[in-house]
Amino acid sequence: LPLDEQVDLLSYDSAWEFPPDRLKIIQTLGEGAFGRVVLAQAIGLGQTDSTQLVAVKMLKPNADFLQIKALISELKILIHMGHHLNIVNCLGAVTKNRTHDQLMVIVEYCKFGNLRNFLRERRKIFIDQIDLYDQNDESSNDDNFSKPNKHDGNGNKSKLELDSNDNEQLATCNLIAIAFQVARGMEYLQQKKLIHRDLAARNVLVADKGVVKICDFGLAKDIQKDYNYIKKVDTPLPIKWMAIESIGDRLYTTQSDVWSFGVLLWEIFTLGKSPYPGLPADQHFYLKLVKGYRMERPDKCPQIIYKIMTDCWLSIPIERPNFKQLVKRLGELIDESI
Ligand code: ACK
Repeated sequence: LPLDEQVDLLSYDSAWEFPPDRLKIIQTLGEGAFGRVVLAQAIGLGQTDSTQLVAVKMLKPNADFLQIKALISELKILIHMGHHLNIVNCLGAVTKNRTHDQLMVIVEYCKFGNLRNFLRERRKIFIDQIDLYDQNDESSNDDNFSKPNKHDGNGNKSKLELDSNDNEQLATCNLIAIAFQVARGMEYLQQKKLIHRDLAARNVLVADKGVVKICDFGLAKDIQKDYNYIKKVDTPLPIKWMAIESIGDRLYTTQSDVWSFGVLLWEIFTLGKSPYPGLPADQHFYLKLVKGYRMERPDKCPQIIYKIMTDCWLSIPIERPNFKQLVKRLGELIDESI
C-alpha cells in the first residue's frame, strides 16, 4: 500500500486531544509558506496545573486541503510511531475544537533548534580530537591534548551528554554521540516500518542535555510533490540528501534513508556545511553519482567514520549497512572512548 493510503488507515485517539485555551503562545519559532511552529506554554499537559514549554505546529490561513491533510498525516504518524528519546515526540493535539477551528500538533520543544545551525554556531570553538581516532598517526607529538580521555575538553560528562549551556564546546566525541543518537532514532523508525524520506541536519533538533531528536516526518511532507520545498532559496536542495535510486527512480526505502544518514554524517563532521559544495544539483550531479563520484573525507572526520559514510553511499541499496548495524558501529566508537 502506498504510504499515504496507509496513513488514512491509521486512527486518531481522542485521548490526545488538548484544550487550546490551555496553550499560551509565547513566540514564533519558524514559519514556512503554509505552516508555522510556535513556542507555547502548556498548562496541565502532564500533571494538573504544571506548565511545560512545547512546540506547536499549525497551519496558516492560506493553507489548502493538501496541507491540512499533510499535517493530519504527520499527527497520525507521530501517534502511531510511539515514544522514543531520539524522536520529537507528540504530546497532544487540537483537532476537534470547533470554535477554535485551528488544527494544532503539540510536540516536545527542543530549545537549541536545528542541528545544522547548532553545529555552525559552534564551529569556532570546536575541539578536534581526530588524532585519538586515527591512530595510524603514531608519531603524533601533540601530547598535551590527547589520551586517554576523549572527554578532556568537555569535563567529566557521560558519553551522550553535551551540556545545556549555550556556549558549550563540541569535540569529536560529541559529534559521534550525535550521530549515534540519530542512528538510534532511525533504527526505531525502521522497526516501525516507517521511512523518513528527508533525513538531514535541518530535520534534527537539539534538546537539553545534548539529546538530539529527529523531526519533520517525511510523510507529512511529500517532497516529490511539494514544489515549495524545491523552490526555497536559502535551504540546500534535498536532491543532495537523496539516494541514487530516489533521484533516478523515485524509490524510497529504509536503505535510501541510510544514504541520507551518510550525508547527515558528512554535515555533522563538517560542522554544518552544505553538501557537495559548489556542485549544482542538476542532471550532471546525478550522472556523477552514477559514475561513482562521492564526497571526500571532511578534514575533521576520523577515517572510521568516513568508512561508515561511504558504506551508506554504496550504489546498491542492500549493500549499505542498515540502521541496526550503524547503531552498533557508532556505539562501539563511543564505548571505546569511555
Ligand atoms: O531551525 P529552527 O530553529 O528549528 O527553525 C525551525 C522552525 O521551527 C520551523 O520548523 C523550529 N522547530 C520546529 N519544531 C521545533 C521543536 N519541536 N522545538 C524547537 N524548535 C522547533 C525549527
